[in-house]
Amino acid sequence: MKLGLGLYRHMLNNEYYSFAVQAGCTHVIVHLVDYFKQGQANPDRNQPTGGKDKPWGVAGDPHKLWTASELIELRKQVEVAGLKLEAIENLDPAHWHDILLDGPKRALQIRNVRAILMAMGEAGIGTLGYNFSIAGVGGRISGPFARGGAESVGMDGPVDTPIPNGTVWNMIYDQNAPAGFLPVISHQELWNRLRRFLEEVLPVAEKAGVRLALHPDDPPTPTMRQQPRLVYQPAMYQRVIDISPSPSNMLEFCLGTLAEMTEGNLYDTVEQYSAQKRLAYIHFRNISGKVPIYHETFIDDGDVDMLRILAILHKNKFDGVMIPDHSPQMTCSAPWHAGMAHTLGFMRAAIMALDRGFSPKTAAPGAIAGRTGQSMQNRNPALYHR
Ligand SMILES: [Mn+2]
Repeated sequence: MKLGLGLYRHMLNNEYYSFAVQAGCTHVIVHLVDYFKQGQANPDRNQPTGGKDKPWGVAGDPHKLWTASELIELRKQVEVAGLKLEAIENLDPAHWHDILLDGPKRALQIRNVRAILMAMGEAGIGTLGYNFSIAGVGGRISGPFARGGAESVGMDGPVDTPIPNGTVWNMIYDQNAPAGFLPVISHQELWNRLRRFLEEVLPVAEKAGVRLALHPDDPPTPTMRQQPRLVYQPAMYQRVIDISPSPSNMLEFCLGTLAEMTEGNLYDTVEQYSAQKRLAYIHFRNISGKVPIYHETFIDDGDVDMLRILAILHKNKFDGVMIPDHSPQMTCSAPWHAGMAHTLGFMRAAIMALDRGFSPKTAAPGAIAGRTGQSMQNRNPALYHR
C-alpha cells in the first residue's frame, strides 16, 4: 500500500509537495478543475463544500482541454519534488457536461474525453478518477461535529431543491443558461448514460494505458436535488464493474462514502471489491451515522475501524495508493494541513505495523477502544444544532 496526498488545483506548488514528502507520502493525486473559482460558498482552506445546494464555482474553459505538454510539465514538477503523480481526480464539467446530461454537445464531448485520456497516456499519468453524477455533492452542513469541536461537514436530511439549468455536478458550466431547471431523469436512464459513456471511451483508455476510476455518489442518497444517484449502496459498485471487464474500468474506492450507505457491511464490501483487484485508488475517511444524517470524523474516531479495513486491504494485497479524503478542520492557523497530517500519520503507522506482521484484533463497528465519536442519530438534536 502506498501513501499519497490529494491536492486541489491551488495547492499544486512546491510548498504542498514538500508538505506531502514530509508527511511520508510517495504519491500525489491532483485536481485540475478549479472548484474554488468564483465560488463564494467555498472557503479555499477546506474541502469544497458549497453548502446544501450552492454551486462550488464556475467550470473551466470548454475550448481548452488539458494538453499532453502541460501534463508532462506537471508530472515533472511533482517528480522533481520527490513524488509520483498517480492520478488526476475529476473531469471539468466544461468538457463533459453533455455526457452527463445527454445534451447536444455529447458527441463532441466524447471526443474531448478521449483526447484527455490520450494526453494523459502520453504524459505517463495512468489513472483518471471521475464522478458520474448530475447533482454531485449536495446537502453539506458544516459545524463543530468532530472530536473536540473540530469543524467538519455532514448532512442533516435530504435535499430536494431542483438544479438550475447551466449547472451540473456542483459547478456552473453555462452562466447564460435560460431560466429553469434540469429535467428529472430516472435511475435507469442514468445507468444507460454511464454504460454508453464507458463503451465509447474504455477502448481509448485501454489504448492510452489509462484507468478510469469511478467515485461513488457522495453523499449516497437515492436521489439528490431530485436527480437519481448511480452508486448509493455498496452492491451498486458491482454493476459498474460488470458493465465491462476492461482493465481500464476501475473504482475510486471512497471508504467514507461507502460507510455512509444504509445497506451492507463495510468490511464485507472492502473484501468483495479488493479481492476482485478493481480498486484503482482509495479515499481514506471515517464518518459517524448514515445518510441522510451523518458527519465526517477524525480518522480514529468514527463508526469505522480503519485498522480492520487496512488489514483486509493488506490481506488482499492491495498495492495501490491511498489518500486521506477529507479531514475535520483542526483548531490552529493551518486547519487543512493539521487535519491531513493527523490522518497521514495514522495511515503511515498502520501500514508500517501491517507490513511488520501486526494484525489488529477485529472489533465490531462502534466498539473501538478510545473512541469518543457519537452517531448524530443518537445525539440530542439540541446539542447537535449548537
Ligand atoms: Mn471521496
